[in-house]
Amino acid sequence: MKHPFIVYLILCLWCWAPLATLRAVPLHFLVGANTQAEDTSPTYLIFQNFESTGYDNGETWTETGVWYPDYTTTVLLGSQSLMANTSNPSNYTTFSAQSTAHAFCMFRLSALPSAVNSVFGLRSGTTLVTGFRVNSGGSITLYANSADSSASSVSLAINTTYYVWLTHVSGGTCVLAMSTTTTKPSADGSGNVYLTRTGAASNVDRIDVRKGTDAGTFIWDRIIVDDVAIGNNP
Ligand SMILES: [Ca+2]
Ligand SMILES: [Ca+2]
Repeated sequence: MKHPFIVYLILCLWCWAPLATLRAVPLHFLVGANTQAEDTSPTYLIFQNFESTGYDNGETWTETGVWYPDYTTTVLLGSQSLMANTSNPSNYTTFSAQSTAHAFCMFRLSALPSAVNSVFGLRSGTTLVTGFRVNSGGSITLYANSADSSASSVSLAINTTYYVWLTHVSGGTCVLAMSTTTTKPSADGSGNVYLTRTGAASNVDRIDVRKGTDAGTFIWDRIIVDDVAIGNNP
């Protein structure tokens, strides 16, 4: 071979292109939802799938009240989810402070609350800064800058798995999107929720899940926090 290095280089480039394309596809879509291995990504601020005993990916979550991070009765993704069914439990983990933070979770409940529940929120310490809230009757609000948006026209249904995208921007446009599919909606309607509200001038450093005092089972899975936008099929 006259130029073995050039041949080697061409082979490397030829192999790398399809591998790079493959890397961009979420692993659970390659092997099928509910059976995926953990696609741990070093770029996420938080990536929690509740798959091993307790919490996975080496994350520390701080529980107040009764929590079940190894729940297997109704699993939203993989083999375990996080469940709460008692009065007023809360649970959080922390990350480095961000002026813009993008969060995602899967969420399901067995009974609608009788009062507002902050079920998934980005916080500064203990203070809720930007959050996904479920109201009496199942309508949704985006909590931001110390108040709720107007309520969604679409209401949560019980025993239905939802995909929730929540973005906090300090002093900018915060977004809450919710769907029964893994496609992030960009407008209200057709069963989807899309709400915006100007955010507080605040960083966030904590992701928090909680349940109010009503009876019912709340389930979460695949909780992600990132410093870049989270799109479809997270
Ligand atoms: Ca899981
Ligand atoms: Ca677990």
